[in-house]
Amino acid sequence: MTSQPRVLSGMQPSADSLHLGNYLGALRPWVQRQSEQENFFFVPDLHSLTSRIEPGVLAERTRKTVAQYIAGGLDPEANVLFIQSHVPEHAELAWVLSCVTGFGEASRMTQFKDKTAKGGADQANVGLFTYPILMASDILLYKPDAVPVGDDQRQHVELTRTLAQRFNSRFGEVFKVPEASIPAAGARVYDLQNPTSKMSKSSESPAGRIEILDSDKQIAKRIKSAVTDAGTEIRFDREEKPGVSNLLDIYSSVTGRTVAEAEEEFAGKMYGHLKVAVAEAVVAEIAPVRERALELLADPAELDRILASGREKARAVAAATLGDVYSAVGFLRAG
Ligand code: AQP
Repeated sequence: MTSQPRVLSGMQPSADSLHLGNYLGALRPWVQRQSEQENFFFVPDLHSLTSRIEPGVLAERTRKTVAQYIAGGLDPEANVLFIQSHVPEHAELAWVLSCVTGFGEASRMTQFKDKTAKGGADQANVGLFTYPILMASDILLYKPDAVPVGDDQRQHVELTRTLAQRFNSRFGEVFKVPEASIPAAGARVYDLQNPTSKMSKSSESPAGRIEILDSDKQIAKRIKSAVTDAGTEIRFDREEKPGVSNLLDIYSSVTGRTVAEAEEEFAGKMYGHLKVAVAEAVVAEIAPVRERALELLADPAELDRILASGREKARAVAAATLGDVYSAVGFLRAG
């Protein structure tokens, strides 16, 4: 046992490649903090079924996501790295938790309302509705101290805390009540074509995304085609100049310079200069990650070995928690 805080994190395999927002906002901070924590990093593939996805595509995206975790710098020996569907306890605990969740309580999750705003709830599947309960199960199985999440997931972590407290008071202390930690350092990257929306795997057009597995040429092309703002001055102003501010932010995150230093560097220069510099800096950061990911993907046996070892470590923890849950609720245990 370690005395380091235990943390659980994951990214959905909802695209062929992670994007620069996933990298700067999540993967790189995970890598930077990995030695300070006891980490469970997983790929939540069960959650991906809430959208329609071709079976072969899902398996391929799951592999690619794991390869990018490792290529980005997560050490598969020092951390527990696994696929959610390899650990059946996630779905099993989700059932028990769904039986302690109020229907009204689940109905109040704003992300479900947002995601179904267009097509209406009748068009959505029940998995999308119960997704926060599966997420609670993902978290509670591992008894983490903290769950680093974006602001949009804060309500789901609140629900997780409520369910843990309710279960503990009804059936006895089984779960640790986790804290949501909103990572401070992670950058927020915006869509290059629509710089008031975040860069997203599922945005309709790929033109606004910088994908980790893209070629250098493609990355440079996307950055050079980024929308900029009226005027010519290169200055950080999220309201008036969202396009330029996004590029300055990316440049600052990737080079380690402050935004003020970047503004100074580009004072009196044209937008084109900024784009060339951002493209060079991003390519220098991303190209080695892509190359390593492609090497890993070319060696499926090694990836399978890593995943089998992660599965074993994850199951040891998850099965112990689920066993306690099953005993606490009164299931007759198999002899
Ligand atoms: N644009 C972004 N800037 C900074 N961080 C970001 N993250 C996502 N987009 C940005 C962080 O990456 C992780 C991904 O979590 P997820 O895969 O569960 O889903 P998400 O947050 O909804 O990310 P996407 O890329 O937009 O995916 P889809 O399109 O599938 O919903 C999180 O840590 C998130 O904060």
